[in-house]
Amino acid sequence: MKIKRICLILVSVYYLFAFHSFAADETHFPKPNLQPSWCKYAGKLIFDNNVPAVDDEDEVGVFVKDNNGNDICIGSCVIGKTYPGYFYVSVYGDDPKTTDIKEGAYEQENLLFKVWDRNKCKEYTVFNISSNSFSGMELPSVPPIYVETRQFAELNLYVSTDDDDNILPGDINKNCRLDIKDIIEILTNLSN
Ligand SMILES: [Ca+2]
Ligand SMILES: [Ca+2]
Repeated sequence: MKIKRICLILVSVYYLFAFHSFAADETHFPKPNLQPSWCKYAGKLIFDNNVPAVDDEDEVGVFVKDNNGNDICIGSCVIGKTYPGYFYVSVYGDDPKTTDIKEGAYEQENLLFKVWDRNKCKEYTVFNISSNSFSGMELPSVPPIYVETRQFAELNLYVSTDDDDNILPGDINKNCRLDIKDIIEILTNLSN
């Protein structure tokens, strides 16, 4: 009986935490700062030749180098948030008014696409890209570039996750962290 009571309390705590994480809308890639100019890319993300990315889990991030040579995230999205089975990402351009700061991509600059595989808790840089025409949108060039106000599709991203099975031991709820939710999940399973 004591274990059941403890589990009930822990489950309540779990829901509090779950609520908070939803409220924070946690994603792997940072949300970029909005800039006056943008372009948009849409396409599919495929793992290991034929495994489609998972909606509401896997992510796409778009990067360029800032003036110090560091990668800056200028676009990010979760797969399936706009169209099921597709990523749809707004990519931001540099603000020309701030000449000393590079906030986004320059016109025609190459864009670096990275992906987050939630299943393996791992980030991959995408080197294998293809394009495919998509009704009403512009066919992207490969490698993809920034062109202000254009809407590009399909840009299809292919990622090989290699044999590295990067599953975190004890991460029962697969949120890529060891946390109180894992302990609660173990206890809940034990009490069932
Ligand atoms: Ca600027
Ligand atoms: Ca966890």
